[in-house]
Amino acid sequence: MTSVDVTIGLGANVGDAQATIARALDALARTPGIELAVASPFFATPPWGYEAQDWFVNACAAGTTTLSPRDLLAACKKIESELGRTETFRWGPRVIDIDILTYGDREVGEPDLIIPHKELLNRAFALMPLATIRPELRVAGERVADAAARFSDDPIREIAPAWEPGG
Ligand code: PH2
Ligand code: MG
Ligand code: MG
Repeated sequence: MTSVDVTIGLGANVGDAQATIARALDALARTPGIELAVASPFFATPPWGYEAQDWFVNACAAGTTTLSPRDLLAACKKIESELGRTETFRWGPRVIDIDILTYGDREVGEPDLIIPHKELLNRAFALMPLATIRPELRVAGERVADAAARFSDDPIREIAPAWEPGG
């Protein structure tokens, strides 16, 4: 089976966000067909899109998968629901959000699954963590490190060291 490089973004701002993201990373790492290689530090990030809510904690992970994009999405959704995610509203508060950012060079454009993540190049909360682990990755032709550098004035700050596999 071919294994494909993937990057995944995680965010949370309800409950113990940092602990929930760590549990989500544990669950991803335990999922058959997903191999996590590295995760970014945890970042505190101002809420984007709907401002009257708590700051988020965001992190990213990179690894490989033998799952199809669709099956990887299903695995992410399953972990979200196991960790207690319930529907809120667009850009609203959430216990955990697990998004596929990139899947090799594949482009997917389906109503419920767009890869690379549609807004990745415009979201400091995803780019800054991603740039710590995959600075040379190109998204729509642009290096992640270059894209992240456009947000150097953003008030995002690192708050905790990276999750580690088995740690
Ligand atoms: N996720 C959103 C909307 N806004 N803001 C931050 N800081 N971090 C997020 O992960 C986030 C957001 C929708 O998925
Ligand atoms: Mg999201
Ligand atoms: Mg999502």
